[in-house]
Amino acid sequence: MSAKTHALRNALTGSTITRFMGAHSALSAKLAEEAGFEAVWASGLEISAARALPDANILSMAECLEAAAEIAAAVGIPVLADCDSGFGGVGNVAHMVRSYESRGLAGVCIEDKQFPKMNSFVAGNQDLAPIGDFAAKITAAKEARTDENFVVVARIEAFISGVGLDEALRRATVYEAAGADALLIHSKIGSPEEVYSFREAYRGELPVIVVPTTYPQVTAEELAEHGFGGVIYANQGLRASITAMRTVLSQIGGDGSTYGVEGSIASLKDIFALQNVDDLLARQQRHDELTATYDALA
Ligand code: SPV
Ligand code: MG
Repeated sequence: MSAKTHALRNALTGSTITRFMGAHSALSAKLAEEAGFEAVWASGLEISAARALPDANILSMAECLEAAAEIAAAVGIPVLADCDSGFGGVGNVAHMVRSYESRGLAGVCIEDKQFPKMNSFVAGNQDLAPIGDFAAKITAAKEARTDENFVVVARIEAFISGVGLDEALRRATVYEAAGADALLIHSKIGSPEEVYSFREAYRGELPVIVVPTTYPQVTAEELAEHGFGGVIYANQGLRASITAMRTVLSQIGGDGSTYGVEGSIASLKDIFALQNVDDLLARQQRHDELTATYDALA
């Protein structure tokens, strides 16, 4: 059992809503932790976008794993990894769970779409996987873990694919029976109406997570009042960095110097703190002291 899997499970089953901040790198995850979020979402969209690639299973599982493991290693809060539709068949899912668990992730989320998946907001194939096939993958994921607290989230894309509430509820019941630890209900409309209708009609026991990308007006408090167990701010950090970099880079180009942006960008001191440079310096100082001690013994 690891402290982080335990922390994620406790957070999701606790009485307050768990706020996940999306990350694409170790550095962005540290900023999420610094800002006080309870957990990190290793976002497939962010990790792909940081490599200027579509969020459509273009990256291999190994590439996604490496990015997620770097994120997990950088923070003390638990990280839930976005694992798309599980990277293939049931063998891929079992290998995925063993790999993500052994690299320090606190849980994985898999969505009930076909491989290769397409980001939920892209017009393109959003067809669902057959219900039994996906539920069997959830069971395979649970059977592959060695830490009983490792979290397996089943993500329902019924609203995204346009098949509606009844299908979402049918899937929720089966995924719960298959052993899912939590559900994620996704929606791409401009209000929380769909996810509220799901939360009200769902009679099961699992915590339900939402991703309010297209209904940003909703607060964490309102979601908690409606009975949700988690909220994922999936991509705002990456979007902020794109806007900030565009603004600063174009100003430098226009000004012909970096003077005008100096006051508005992170200092080198700030970067060194995020890199834990002080730890390195302390280690080097200890090395110098030990070297002198051992040299004296020689
Ligand atoms: C992600 O962040 O990659 C997600 C959420 O899966 S979404 O982009 O809304 O599909
Ligand atoms: Mg994703």
